[in-house]
Amino acid sequence: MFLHSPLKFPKKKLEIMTDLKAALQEQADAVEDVLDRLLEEPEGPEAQVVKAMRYSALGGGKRVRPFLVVMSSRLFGVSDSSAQRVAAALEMVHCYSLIHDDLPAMDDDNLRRGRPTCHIAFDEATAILAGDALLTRAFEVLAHEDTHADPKVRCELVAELAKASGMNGMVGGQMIDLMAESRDLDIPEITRLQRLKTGALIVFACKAGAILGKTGEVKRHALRNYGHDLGLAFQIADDLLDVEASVEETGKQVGKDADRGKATFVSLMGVERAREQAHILSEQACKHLEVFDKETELLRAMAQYVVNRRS
Ligand code: GRG
Repeated sequence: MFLHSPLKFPKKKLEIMTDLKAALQEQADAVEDVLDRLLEEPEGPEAQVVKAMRYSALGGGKRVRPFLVVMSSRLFGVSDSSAQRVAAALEMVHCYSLIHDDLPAMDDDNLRRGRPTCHIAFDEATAILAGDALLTRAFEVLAHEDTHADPKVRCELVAELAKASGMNGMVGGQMIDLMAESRDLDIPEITRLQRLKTGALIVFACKAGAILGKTGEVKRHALRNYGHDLGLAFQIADDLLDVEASVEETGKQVGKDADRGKATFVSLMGVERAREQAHILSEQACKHLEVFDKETELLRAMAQYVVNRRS
């Protein structure tokens, strides 16, 4: 389930992938704990919205973005507790986007992470509110002094996550995607759409460590470029999963892009070329890490994981 084909990898690489699996699980557990604490149910009828937030944010997902935040932070000696608060905030934004994307007005999906989507488990109005409240709670967490002692760093985290999530990032990408339902996009247009819709949050995850660590431009830029290539590789892999994987593997409906006649990397390039492109981007992502003298093995392994994943 974790790797597409483990036998393809030589022994050393298999060991690294095993380390990655353990590290990914460790960070998934850690972010789960932080989210659990940050999404405390209040007394009173408003508890219903927090139940829906917890339903969507806890107990599922690969937690790739939180992992990237913590690993990029470790490059600069940032404490895990600080990084994990940023990771939890980012995961809140990611979960809000999934709740809203699944709504009838958008993708109209009834399965996410192997469970009924938020609006099916609750109702549409509650799902909209749960998404809104996850988005706003994320910025409340970033702005809190427990996230970083330096207010300038907290301000930068808030501004960068806002930019990555909003009209010039994920929301902008989602709008282009909705507009594309009436017109087929070409490869450069799809690349731009996906860089905004999926890539922007992944780039933020990779840059977060550099922001928390107050590092200089060269290393910050290297992490941004790593995230840029990783994000696109991640999206191409997602398109491949939509045609090749099962509902059991992905925990969500598959084949939806083809059913809707939607142009994707796979529909435009074909399966083999799309897979090749994903691998090229994954290798390119790793090259950007060469500026670090510190251990970047897990970030490199992540670049392989995103293109070989089955969920
Ligand atoms: C509603 C503002 C708004 C945006 C929605 C993220 C998004 C934009 C839509 C999700 C649709 C989708 C399948 C996008 C492709 C890539 C992607 C973000 C997949 C889901 O992320 P994973 O694979 O999910 O990291 P888990 O469940 O593992 O967290």
